[in-house]
Formats: sequence, C-alpha cells, structure tokens
Amino acid sequence: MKNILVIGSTGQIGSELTMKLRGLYPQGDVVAGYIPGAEPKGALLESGPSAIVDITNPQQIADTVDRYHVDTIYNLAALLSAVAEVKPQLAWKIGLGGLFNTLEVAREKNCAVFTPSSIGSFGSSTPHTKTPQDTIQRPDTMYGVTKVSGELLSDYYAKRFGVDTRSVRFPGLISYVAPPGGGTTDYAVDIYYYAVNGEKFKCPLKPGTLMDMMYMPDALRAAVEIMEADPSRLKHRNSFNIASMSFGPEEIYTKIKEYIPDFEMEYDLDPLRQKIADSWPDSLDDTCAREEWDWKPEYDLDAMTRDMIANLRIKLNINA
Ligand code: AKB
Repeated sequence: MKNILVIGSTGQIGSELTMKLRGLYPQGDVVAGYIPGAEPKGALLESGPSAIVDITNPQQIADTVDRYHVDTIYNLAALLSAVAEVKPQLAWKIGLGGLFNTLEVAREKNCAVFTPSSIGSFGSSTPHTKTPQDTIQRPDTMYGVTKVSGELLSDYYAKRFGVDTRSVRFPGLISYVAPPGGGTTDYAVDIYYYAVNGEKFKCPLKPGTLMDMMYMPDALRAAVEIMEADPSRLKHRNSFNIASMSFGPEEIYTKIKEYIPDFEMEYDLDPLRQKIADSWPDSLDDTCAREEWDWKPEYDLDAMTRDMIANLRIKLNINA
C-alpha cells in the first residue's frame, strides 16, 4: 500500500483508521474521502489530503484515485444495522451500489479494496455458538443482506477480474474516539459514557443477549493486517470471521462496576435492536483468520474496560 483512499473517513472506523494509515505509510498519500456535511476536522483535516468522495458517485471515486495515484481503497461507507432497517433503500444504495462503484473503479484502475463485513451477515438460521467461517448466511436485516451480497460481489470481482478484494467480519466495535451511529451493538459503547459520567444506564437489550465485540485498536490492526497479508496464504478473502470477546449486557455492566462501583443499570428494551441482536451469532470461530494471516486479538473485556474508562475520563475531563 502506498497511496490510499478511505471512503467514509469521518465515520466511526474511518476517523481512526485514516490516522493510523497515515502513521503507517508516511511516504504516501492517505486521502480522507468524505461527503458534504461530514467534513474532516482537526488532526484528520490537517494531517493529509482530503476529497469529496460520495460512494454513490463513481466519477468522484475515479477522479480521486487518478489524482492521488491511489492503489488501495478502504470502503467504509455504510448505514449501521438499526438505521438500515429504517432506511433499507438507502442502505442498499450505499452498501451495494456504492460497493459496485468502488469495485468498478478498482477493476479499471488496478486498486486493492477492503470492505468490512459484519456479524450482521449472519441470521437466525446460522449456528449461533462458535459460528464457523463457512456456514449458512441468511440474514434477517437489510444491513445483513448488503453485507452478504457485498462479500459475494467482492469475491466475484477477485475471481472474475483479479481485483485484490479482502475483508473481515467485524463484531460490534467499541471506541472512546468517535461516537457510533445506529448500530445494534452500540449500547456497549454508550454504557461507558454513562458510567464515566456517573449516570444510570438504560440498556436496550435484555440480559443474556450475547454478541461478539472488539476494541477498536484490534479492529484497526485487523483492517491493516488483512490488506498486508501474503495473498498466497489466503484461502478465503471475503470475508474472514474475527473475534476477541463475547458478552451480554450483564457481563459488561459487572465488569464496569469493578472499576466504578456506584454505576447503575436498568433494562429498557428496544424491540428493533433486540430482534436484530437475537438473529446474530453469540460468538464467532475465527480459526481461519488465525491460520491464514496470523490474526490474534490483544484486548479482552477487562483490558478494554480499563482503557475505555481511563481515556473517557481524559476526554470528558472527569476526575476519578
Ligand atoms: C451494528 O451493530 O450495526 C454494527 C455491526 C455489528 O456491524 N456495529
């Protein structure tokens, strides 16, 4: 990777991944692609080039690839699961239409493409525990439909046109940097803000709702490592199960209470999010990622909780 375009650079993953890529590849350009209304600010704006790249506009993608001699595209444009259920047409337009535009530009201009998939690519008929790499993918949500279709389309472009497409299935991502927007797993980010602010948290999911989660530093490393992996070792491409921890609301609450004993939580269920969460796996089997490109997470629930609380206290200017 030398010159990189990040589409969706100001979103939850993009804002951190763009900065990480600029640190890792200082010899090249890492272009922060954004849509009007979601302009990069601060360090993201100042540390490298940025360009308007609406993924539904193939000409904008092509022009930016030409201008910066881009060889790798990180395609992070998507609506998260709960929002996609409310706006399924837009979710398809961005998720699948946008991916098609990106792959076409990549085919013409010889770029590698990373497009994240998700635990949302699975559905209620998938084995829920230690979900295998290759298994039933019949999702119940539009988000999942776009993710499975994206996996298939990316594999098609790799086999048919030789486009170097690669992907991981992200669990719920937890970070203290950018707030998430509209995901089913986002309660596991919100809960830390409430705890650190000394407020009672209303949990939208019921106890026992297990889902895979991952701390953002591990997720960013996965996105870089899969694109750097030796292609001759890859039996899979789109998309690899990756995992680091699986928990339900009561487990993250108990863990936070170890560090903030006064913290309180009650349940106030959101039927849409509960339905989505119930259709997703409890835990993924990431053996293939470990075998084919040496994937290994660094953070468990305890390490993540300590880091989240420490960093949120700094960010929110709150003394322990
Ligand atoms: C969501 O909850 O929609 C996302 C995901 C698991 O892909 N965080």
